[in-house]
Order: sequence, then structure tokens, then C-alpha cells
Amino acid sequence: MRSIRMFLLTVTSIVFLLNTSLASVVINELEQDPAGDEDAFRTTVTAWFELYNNDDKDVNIGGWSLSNSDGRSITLPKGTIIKGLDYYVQDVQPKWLAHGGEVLRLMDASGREVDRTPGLSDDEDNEGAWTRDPDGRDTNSTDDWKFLPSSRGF
Ligand SMILES: [Ca+2]
Ligand SMILES: [Ca+2]
Ligand SMILES: [Ca+2]
Repeated sequence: MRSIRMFLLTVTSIVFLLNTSLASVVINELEQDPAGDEDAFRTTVTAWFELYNNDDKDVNIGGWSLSNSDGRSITLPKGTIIKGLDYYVQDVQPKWLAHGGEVLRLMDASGREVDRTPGLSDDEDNEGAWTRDPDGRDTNSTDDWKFLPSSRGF
């Protein structure tokens, strides 16, 4: 019995490791609360997030989707390519990213979750943004993330 359990544990670990190593594209940065009043009439404030490709090969992220902590999601247009070791920025409606405790999730075209952020909060109304530091760092730890001056698209 014990050896079967050990075997299953090992298989589970290997599958987990394979899954994590396959996820070359990660959510890399979030600007939840840019400078400016999101609630102003005809506000021009734009929230955004940035993806980063940890692999040196291009990845087709068309049909991939992102879900916010409200359960709303957006789908990236068909044919969207993120180049190797490069960035992809997507603007979203003001407050689409919650200012408090946002958990953003990234799903591939088959709906499989490939990345998620820890709960991140930004209500400073300035250019500070949460980012992986260095870019793309993914050890499944909150220590991967730092609140730094935004680096949109780089
Ligand atoms: Ca900010
Ligand atoms: Ca703001
Ligand atoms: Ca950046």
C-alpha cells in the first residue's frame, strides 16, 4: 500500500513539475491603480497588465484568457503572438483590476490555468505597480513580486 502511495506521490510531483515548466508565459506586471481618478466622468485612466515569455521561442497566445477576482474574463485576440523573452501589454477598463487583493489568472486556449498572481493590492494612485522581479521570475512564491515604478512593456 505504502509503495503505491509513494508511486502516486512521485507521479503527481512529476506531472506538477512538467506543468510548471511548460508555463513559459506568465503574468509579469499589473497596474491596478494608475495615477488619476477612475471614477471621473469620461476618465482616461487605463489599467493594464503585462505578460512575459520566459522562453526564447515565440508563443501563440491567441485565445488565451485572463480572469480577474470578480470572475470576469477577457480573451486575447486570435493570432496574438508573444515573442521569445518579450512582453505583451493589455489595457483594461479602469478598476477591471481590483485595487485591493486582486488575483489575476491566466488560462491557455484550452482553459488550463498556466499562471496566477498572489493577492495584490495597489491603492496608491500613482505609477507604482506590482511586478515580478526580475522579469518572469516564477518560484510560486509571493517573494517573486515587488511594488516598483511601472515598467510597461519592458
Ligand atoms: Ca499604481
Ligand atoms: Ca487611480
Ligand atoms: Ca514590466
